[in-house]
Parts: sequence; C-alpha cells; structure tokens
Amino acid sequence: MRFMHIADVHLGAAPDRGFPWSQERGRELWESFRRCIADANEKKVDLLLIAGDLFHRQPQPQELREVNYLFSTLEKTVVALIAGNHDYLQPHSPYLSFPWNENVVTLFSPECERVRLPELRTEIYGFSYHRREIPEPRYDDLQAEKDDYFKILLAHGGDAEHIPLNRERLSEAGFDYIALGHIHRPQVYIRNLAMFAGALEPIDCDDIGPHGYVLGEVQKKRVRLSFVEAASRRYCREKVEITEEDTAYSVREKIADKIRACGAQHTYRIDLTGQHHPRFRPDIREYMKCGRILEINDRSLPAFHLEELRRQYRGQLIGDYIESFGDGPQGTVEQKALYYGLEALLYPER
Ligand SMILES: [Mn+2]
Repeated sequence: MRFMHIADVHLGAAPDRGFPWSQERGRELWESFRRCIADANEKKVDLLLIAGDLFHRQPQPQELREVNYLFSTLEKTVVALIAGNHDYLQPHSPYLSFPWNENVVTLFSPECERVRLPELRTEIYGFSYHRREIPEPRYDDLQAEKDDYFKILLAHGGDAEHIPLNRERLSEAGFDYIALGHIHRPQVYIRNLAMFAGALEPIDCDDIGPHGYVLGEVQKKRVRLSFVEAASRRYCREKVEITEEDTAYSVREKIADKIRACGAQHTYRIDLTGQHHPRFRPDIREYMKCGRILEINDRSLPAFHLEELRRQYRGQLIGDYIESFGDGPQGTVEQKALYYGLEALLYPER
C-alpha cells in the first residue's frame, strides 16, 4: 500500500497580501494541489490523506466542485479528509451536504471515527474541527484496535489552542502511521511513526525552507517514509553584507546577485549586514524591485574609524564624545548611541 499525505493546502488564501503577486500566488495554491493529484496518479498512490485545512476559510460550494472534480480524476486512489481549524465545520458548512465522489471518505464527525478500507487492509481514525479552537488534548486518549490492519490516525493540531499533542501518548496509541497537519513546516514528529507534512505550499514568510508532501510505502505493517518537495516557491531569509566601499548601486547589484544565486522564483526577506560608508544611505525602495522581496532590513552599521576620529578631534566635542565611551561602546544600545551621536556631530547638515 502506498499513501500520499498532504496538509494545510489553504485553498482560498492570497498570501503576501498587498504585494503585486498576491492574487497570482492564490492561484498557485490551487495549481500545486492539482499537480499533487496528478502525482498521486503517476505514482499509483492507493490512499491520499488530507490532514486538515484544505481550505483557508469556509469553502464555497463552487470550490468544492473543483476539488471534487480533481478527486474524480484519481484512477485508483481513495481520498481521506478531515476539516481543520481554518475550514472547521460550521453547522451549515457546504462540506457537510456536498455530494462527494465515491472515492472520497470524509471523517467529518466531532468524535473520533474509524473507517475500514478492506481492499487496502487499512483503517483510518480521525475527527474534524467543529469550532475554530480546541484547547483540549483530544488525541491523548485515542487507542487503535489490535488487529492486522494498517492503522492510520489523521490528525490536526499541535499548539495550545489547537489540540496540544503528547509524543509519548501518541507513540503508545497503537497506530502505524500518524498523518499530522497544522504546523506549516514539514517535520518528523515521531520517528517512523508521525510526520507533519507541512503546508503544501508555504503560506506566509515564516514558512521558510522546502514544502511538499509525504510519501509512505507500507509493507507488512512496516512503513517507509519520504518527503517530496512539491511547492513552486520557497520563502527565504538571506543576508547581504555591505562594506565601506559599497555604493547604492553596488548594493543593489549584490542583492540582485544573491537572488539570482538562490533562485529568482523564491520570495525573500533580506537583511543588510556589515559596515557601510558613514555617508552611505541604502535606497531600499529601489532594492525592492530586484525580485520578489517582502522586506529589506538595514542592519548595517556606519564604518567609523574611532581611533582616527579620536586623534583628529582630540580636545574638541567629537573627541570628548568618543572618549566618554571609555574603551568602546558596551552592547548594542551604547553602540547605537555612539554611532547616532557621531553622525549628528560629523554630518549636522543631514
Ligand atoms: Mn491549522
């Protein structure tokens, strides 16, 4: 038996709100989901597990028709689905009344259900969110039945407001695989047993690193897990170091080079570090045009040559000011005070 585990697709979201590519990014989430379904066919996956938050908010009936159409293109795959905290089941949720294709199994009860798939000798346990938050550790008391079926728990949560998880309890609950959703960075939660698939596509700038899905290969109740990168973009946080020689244009070139090297398709937050010429001013607005950039933080410091300045201005205000810091500034606050003060004294016209 081969399964694919995805989570947190967040269809209906438009990430990077306010940036020119935000709408297009919303379409990319759909496109990534469509590719995933095509992969499931190509890889002859028996079971597609969706561990909550397929939608970013309440799904519209038309959106469910699209999703269901994609499910209907699966040649031999059974789909198992729960609702998470974003797409939780309100009393009149279109999720509940939707006429799903026959290969779709929904675990939409607020209480744990068990679905048996005899042709796969597999059993799936799980339940859905019916409210936005569930602070109770609802997975702690689950126990799988003992028989020779492969037991899967489909679960969503892992923080204080969304079903806190307990590693020990989960590892002793008798499941053979635990398909987790909610935490957006893909990660192993319990070795060979529980994984967060992570968001299929990264949704906000904290979802750094690769994103995709988990593939599982089951043989005689033993599972081999692998992660497949499937997202079309990543969020990256990169440093660009400035030197005293740099000018506004050379810094722009450095940023453009960095983005070229790491991949122009990705979305960036850039930190400028190092030391700039005391009279240099970064042109952040211009630099933002170098790629898909969400934010540029200038953390560079002016390259003051303190010894030289102290000698040059001995007995004058500037010399006294430097000397008032003793052997040098202690900590970042003093350092900022020294640099701001020197800037004001040396370049009062600014
Ligand atoms: Mn969630």
